[in-house]
Amino acid sequence: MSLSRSFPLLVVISAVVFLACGGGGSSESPQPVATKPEITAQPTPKSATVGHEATFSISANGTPPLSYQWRKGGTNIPGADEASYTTPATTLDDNGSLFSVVVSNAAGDTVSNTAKLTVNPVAVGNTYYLDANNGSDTDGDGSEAKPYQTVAKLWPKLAAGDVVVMASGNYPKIVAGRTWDAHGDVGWNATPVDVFPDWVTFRAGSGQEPHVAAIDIGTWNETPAHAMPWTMKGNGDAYLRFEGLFVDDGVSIIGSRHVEVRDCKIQRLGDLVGQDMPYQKTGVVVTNGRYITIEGCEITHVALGAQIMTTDFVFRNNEIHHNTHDGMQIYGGDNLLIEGNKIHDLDDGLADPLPGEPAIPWNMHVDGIHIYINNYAEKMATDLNGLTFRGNTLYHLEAMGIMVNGVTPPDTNYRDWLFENNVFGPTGGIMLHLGGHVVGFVFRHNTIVSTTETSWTSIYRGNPCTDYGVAYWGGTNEQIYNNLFVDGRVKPDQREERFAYVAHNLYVTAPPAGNGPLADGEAVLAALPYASGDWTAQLLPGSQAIDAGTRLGANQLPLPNQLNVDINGNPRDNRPDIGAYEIQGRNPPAE
Ligand SMILES: [Ca+2]
Ligand SMILES: [Ca+2]
Repeated sequence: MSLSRSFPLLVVISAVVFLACGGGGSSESPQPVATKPEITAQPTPKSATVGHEATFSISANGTPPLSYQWRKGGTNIPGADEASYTTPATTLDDNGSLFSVVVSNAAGDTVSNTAKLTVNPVAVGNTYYLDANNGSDTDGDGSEAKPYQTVAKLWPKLAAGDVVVMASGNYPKIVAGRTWDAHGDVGWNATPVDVFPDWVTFRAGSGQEPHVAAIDIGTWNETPAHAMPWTMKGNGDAYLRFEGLFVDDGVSIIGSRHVEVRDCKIQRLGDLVGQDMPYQKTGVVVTNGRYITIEGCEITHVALGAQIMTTDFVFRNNEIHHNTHDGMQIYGGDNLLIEGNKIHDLDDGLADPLPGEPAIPWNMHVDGIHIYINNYAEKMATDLNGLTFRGNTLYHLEAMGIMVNGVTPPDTNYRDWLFENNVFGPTGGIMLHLGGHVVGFVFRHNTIVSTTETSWTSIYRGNPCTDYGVAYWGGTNEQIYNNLFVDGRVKPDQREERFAYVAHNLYVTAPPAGNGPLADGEAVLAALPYASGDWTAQLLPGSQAIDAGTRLGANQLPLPNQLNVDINGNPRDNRPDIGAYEIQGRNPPAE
């Protein structure tokens, strides 16, 4: 039966083929027959040293257009949709991973062979010793018994894998990643160079506190300054790691790939108030690089904590405090993870002038995080995509908690900003001032803390801390859910047009009239869900916030996956608690 039914179909196909080949006897053009992709060059195995990336590529024929989707272990890799794919910096966990690609067109899919990634451990190098006080560049040999005195003496001997152990003492500025320019300068306009092919680590000896005058890595590449194209994403590999150092006068990482600064204390020299220049003193500058990590550092006695405009950047578990300007300024980049940081007690000591009062030039609007959207005038960034701001704590700030400015017409170069598991304490300004158009802004599981504090004392003066607002000017595909809010102003007028998805937020005070009805799962709290006056705001057992969140929010729009841990990294259960914390040990049924 099946044969008799399929037979006429074969006849039809034969007729089409005949016409296509013979060309005569009919005035109708044959339908082009799409051919499935054929892979003409399969992906080949690759190997990389830990921390290096690897690139897989293929060639394929077939009726265009062809589309590509790379897979790792059979799982699609988001955004890996070209004929070649470059991994992030590899870790040993990636060793043995299998990569393949699905090539598709209108006729169907073709899956490539798998190619294995081998990740080799970092070369084991030599360990050298430096002692600024008791070492000797003439009599020493770099051993523990006979340390050198200076980095300069040791530098020509260093190779990939080496570790430099530094004793207490004062060391000159470490400069790397550039050669002398035509003017005999080693400034940022000098020629960039690779530094090491793999990691070289400078670290404090056990119980030691070596002071390094400053750390300056890399260069802008070409005169005039700022000429390095934003698309370049770093112009030299540094492979430099600094651990446990006291950096007296700031860290600059410009145009470099692979730099890590861990567990360092970072300051700037000199007074930080009273004139224009000091407020530009920045603890950490990272500009147009890639694979840069700043982790576990304390950044204090600076004006600006960190100025960031780079790609594939991690800023994790740092503390920025008691400074005279913004905690962080972010100008652009792709794939930025700002996680687990504490940013607090920032004030320049000068209130903003009231209308009619003269402005003092160095009076800053001191914010926790200031994000400059849309090509800040003197900078070269053109986008800010993939910003994850997670598990941070911000409090005691002169002005805004998070300030985003650059209100522009819709611009698709600012995408996928995810704010989750953060705790916002009292500030003197608006807690979140979102004055830019972002495509895909998700704000979930944040706790904005209602506090009994009415002021906080900076190193200069008392500051008010009475503002908990969220101000918003509109974007595309915003999701705001599972948050604990204080101030109903989170929902400005016409909120239904401004937020694509709003649900399961709890409010301390009711939204003002005109903001429309509460959305699904939203409520005004009957009682504070945390202890009044304790602004860390960990939930009290039995509070209204427990099990009141939704997991369905993550499915509303094509944005992120469900958040499965709380601010402490503890798992969320079937019914997530609202805010940054999850009470453990419960087993509620799913929604
Ligand atoms: Ca000020
Ligand atoms: Ca729960």
